[in-house]
Amino acid sequence: MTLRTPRPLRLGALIAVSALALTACAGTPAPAPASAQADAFSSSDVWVKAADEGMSAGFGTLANTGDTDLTVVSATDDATSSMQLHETMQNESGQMVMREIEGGFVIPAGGSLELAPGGNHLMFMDVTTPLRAGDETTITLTFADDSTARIVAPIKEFSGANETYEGDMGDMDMGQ
Ligand SMILES: [Cu+2]
Repeated sequence: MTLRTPRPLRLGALIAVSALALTACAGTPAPAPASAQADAFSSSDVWVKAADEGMSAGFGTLANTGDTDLTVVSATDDATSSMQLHETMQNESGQMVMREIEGGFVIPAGGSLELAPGGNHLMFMDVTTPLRAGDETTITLTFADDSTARIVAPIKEFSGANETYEGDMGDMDMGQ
C-alpha cells in the first residue's frame, strides 16, 4: 500500500509539468513577420510552351487570397537567360503585338489574373535549356515587396502559340 500511493502522485506531477511546458510554448512571443505578398499568392494550371531555343511563354491562373492587390514585378526561370511580363495589345495598324507590361501583373484582391495565349503571359526571352514537353520547369515570381513564390509548371507542346508568336516576335524586334 505504501508502495502504490506515490504512483498517481508522480503522474499528477508529470501532467502538471507538461501543462506548464505547453503554456510556456504558446506564450512565447514569436517575432511577428510582416505579411508578405507571396503569402496571399496561389497559382493553378500554369504551363509553359515547349521550345528548344529562342522564345517561349508561360500561361495559367495567378490568384490572390489576400485583401489587397498583389503585384508581380518580375519573374525568372533557369531555362531562360531572361524573362519578361508581357501583355498583348493591338497597335495603331490593328496588329496584335506583345510588349512588356508597365507596372507588372496586378492580381486583384480576392481575385485572379489569367495568363493566356493572346493575352498576358510570362515571356521566356531566350531559352538556354531546352523546354521539353513532359518535363517541368520552375518559375520564380517576385512581388512588389520582394517576396517570392515558386511555380513548378509542366511543359507542353502548343503549336497554336507558335503561330501567334512568330508575328509578334517580328513586331517586337522592330519595336526594340
Ligand atoms: Cu511575349
